[in-house]
Amino acid sequence: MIVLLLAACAGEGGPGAPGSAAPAVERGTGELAGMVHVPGAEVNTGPRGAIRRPPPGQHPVVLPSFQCAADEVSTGRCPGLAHDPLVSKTVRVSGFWIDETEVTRRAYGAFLAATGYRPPHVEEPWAEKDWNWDGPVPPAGTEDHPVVLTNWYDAREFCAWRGARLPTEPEWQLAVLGPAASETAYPWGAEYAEGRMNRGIMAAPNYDQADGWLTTSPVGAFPSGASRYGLLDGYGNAWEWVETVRMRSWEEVTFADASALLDLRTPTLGLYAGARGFSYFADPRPNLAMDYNAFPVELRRKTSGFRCARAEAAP
Ligand SMILES: [Ca+2]
Ligand SMILES: [Ca+2]
Repeated sequence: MIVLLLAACAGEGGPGAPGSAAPAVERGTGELAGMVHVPGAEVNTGPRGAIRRPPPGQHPVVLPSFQCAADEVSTGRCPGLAHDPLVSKTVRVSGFWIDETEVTRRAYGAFLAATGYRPPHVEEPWAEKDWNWDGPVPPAGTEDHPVVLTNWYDAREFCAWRGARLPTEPEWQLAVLGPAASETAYPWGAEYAEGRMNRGIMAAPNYDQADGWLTTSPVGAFPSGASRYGLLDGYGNAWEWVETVRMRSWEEVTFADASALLDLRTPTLGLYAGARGFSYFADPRPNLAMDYNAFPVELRRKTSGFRCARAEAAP
């Protein structure tokens, strides 16, 4: 069903050749160093593609529980992927600045060293090797990889320390996929192209090294996957928290296999925050609409990172 719906919407994939009308990337300096500028525009919100525009009378597509691998869990099970109401609307986003890359572990380590804030750590056996930090020091050799094992609150604390904030979901959508009038299916254009993102596969174990990276990759390792505004790894590598939250109830979740929900440690109603852009643990090709993801705000996942944003300076 999902494939058919995507095919029906294929004609809405966006403009023609990738980068054909891409603006020059505008990089910040001084306190905006490491950020790129995104001019204001109208932007789509809500689930994309087939999920956003189902045939009349059709129930929202229920997404598969592919994120529920046991070693993913730190505070709950089967995070996210419940559907939201099908609301498709266009909103006006003001111009803003946003990090060119996901926040690196090197940058997060500097934050930890300066503030004494809690290091990335989860009480899970899988995390003991290569994932949990030694105080403010990330696993050796991963300094340029995106910080993960950070929940929504951690991400907000880091951005605030930098004098920034998380991007709102419409801001993220604009920065990675472009304005409503010329929205692309992928950050680089209308068509999927191998080698432009660090992706995984949908079947267990979800990792895939065919793109060169089994788990996280150094930020910016896929320059050909840049968005029109210069954002790197907008799709792939780490999922990215956004500021926008959603209330969701597990009672709304209608997975075909309800047994996956029986040992939930998450309350029946919880606060979720948007997480966008897929990760090394997911693949956009089966269903682009799965980009519209969300996780419980408390959850520290080995696939969840973030980048920060700032409003334009007042004139
Ligand atoms: Ca990969
Ligand atoms: Ca990413």
